[in-house]
Amino acid sequence: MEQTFVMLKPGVLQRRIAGEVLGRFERKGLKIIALKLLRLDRKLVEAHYAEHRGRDFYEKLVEYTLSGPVIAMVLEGEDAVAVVRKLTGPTSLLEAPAGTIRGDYAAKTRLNIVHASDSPAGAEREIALFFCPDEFCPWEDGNAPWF
Ligand code: 3AN
Repeated sequence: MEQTFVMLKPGVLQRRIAGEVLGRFERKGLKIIALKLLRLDRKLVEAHYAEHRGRDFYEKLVEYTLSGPVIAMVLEGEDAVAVVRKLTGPTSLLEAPAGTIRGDYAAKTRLNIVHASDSPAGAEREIALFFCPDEFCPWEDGNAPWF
């Protein structure tokens, strides 16, 4: 089963919508196998957003990500990377349709509420950046074949 990394950015806790956003992933049937609330340090944020260093929005993006606690998680499911990106919606404010997390909750592209890995290789890199192996808690669905 594929795994992906998701981070609910500081605005999610500040707006008290963590349950709603997390609920979108759960309702779809994705399985939470690692989850934590944490305050990031600059080194981790810079490593996470390394590909954007030098872009005009980079410094503000880093500052925003450092502005409060985030919720980091690993979700598992069939084609989890692509499925989660469908649920989050596209990066750009103008392109994220209603019904997606960004379409429904984000009013600015830079503050677009949620990070989700964009490829299986990216997921592997980001999971290793945020989680140790002993922070995973795999579990069985029992008699729930619909997932
Ligand atoms: P995504 O988060 O959809 O994978 P990336 O990796 O291109 O998109 O961008 C990382 C983050 O940088 C976005 N979530 C958003 O907060 C911010 N960002 C990306 N592009 C822009 C932009 N043109 N203007 C402002 N912020 C941006």
